[in-house]
Amino acid sequence: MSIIFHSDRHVAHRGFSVGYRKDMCGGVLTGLSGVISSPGYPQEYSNNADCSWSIHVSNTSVVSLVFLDFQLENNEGCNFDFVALFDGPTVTHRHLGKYCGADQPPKTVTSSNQLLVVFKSDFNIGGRGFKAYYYSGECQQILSGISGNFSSPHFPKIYPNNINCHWSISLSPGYRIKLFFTLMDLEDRNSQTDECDYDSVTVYDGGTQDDALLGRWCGKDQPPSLVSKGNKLLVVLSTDRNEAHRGFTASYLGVVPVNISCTRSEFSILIPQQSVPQLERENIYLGNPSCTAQLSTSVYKIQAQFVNCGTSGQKRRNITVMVNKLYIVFSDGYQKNVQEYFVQCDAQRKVASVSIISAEERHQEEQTQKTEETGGPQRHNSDPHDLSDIVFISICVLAVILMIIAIIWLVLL
Ligand SMILES: [Ca+2]
Ligand SMILES: [Ca+2]
Repeated sequence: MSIIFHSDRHVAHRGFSVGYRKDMCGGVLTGLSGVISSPGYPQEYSNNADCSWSIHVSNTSVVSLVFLDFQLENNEGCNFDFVALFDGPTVTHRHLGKYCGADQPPKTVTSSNQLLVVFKSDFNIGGRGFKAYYYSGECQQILSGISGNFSSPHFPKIYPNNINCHWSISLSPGYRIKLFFTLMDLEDRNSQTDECDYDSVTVYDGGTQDDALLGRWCGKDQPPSLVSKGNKLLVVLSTDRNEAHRGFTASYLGVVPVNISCTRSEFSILIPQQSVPQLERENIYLGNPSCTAQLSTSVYKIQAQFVNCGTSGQKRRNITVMVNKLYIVFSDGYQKNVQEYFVQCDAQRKVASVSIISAEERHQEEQTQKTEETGGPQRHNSDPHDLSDIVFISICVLAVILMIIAIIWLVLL
């Protein structure tokens, strides 16, 4: 646009003052992720707008677009104001959708590494417009395996600035998810506010950012291991415009729904067959492979006396707790994957519990055992013969008393 000011040779006045603003509209976007919105959002968009965003990501990945807010003039056919999406750099590429009105468009994923977003408005009647996020390949992952690993983009090199990356873990209903951060190295918290204002990793207890917050971390703060309430978990990495570090690595385990109970003498473990449809009963055992589960009415069941399956007693604050490990073998021809669960029973109170053991925890346990074997501190809390010892000593004492009574009786006679 050009404005020409012209004055002649006579009579002058104060003149004029005019302001201008750039209508942020369209452009070429090449980041791993980003945000696009209609001009002036969340204020009403201008009439006669014509914007195109060309999103171009690395050759090996695809682009996903998620709308966060959407309100355009509505009409059937969306001929007045609309957002149109194309599976490539130009409007001649495959049409992915045309949207108007107030219904949020569905999440769109391209088949190529380019997405074209076109927004047009006609000469009257507007709306709030729209706001959308896009993500690409290594910045966005949907994980559905029984276990998995992921890390920040470009790890172990430094992560990019200005990104907003999502990892969604989604498992079968009934499962829970245990998440561990094996390494955390982000920009430090803001020393003024003591908050993670610059770069952060945020974990949500569900599939969206509206779900409950499990925590937000930055700097080198090591998050504790986290367990979801349901079968979904969302991890979001946000970074600001400068200073970047190595990022993070994380791994997760799907926690199989295990129903455990105990009596004074045995464990009872139930796992719905539909939770582990890929497994056979031989894949589920307590202590050792000779104690496999039985299948009855679509439930895998292990009923095991404490004297069997390698169950042992551990003394904790004068209470003897019966402990063992439940193994669930997901290994296939390609990959070894054996889950270990720590099971325990307070036989006095008949209270049982079960918790999954991660590879890191298993490693720690092995280290502890090694220290003990090489003359480290003796373990006092483990004694499988604890109960029977007490009974044995009691019988001995009783026998001695009876013997003394018998001897006294003989002497008196
Ligand atoms: Ca309009
Ligand atoms: Ca930063």
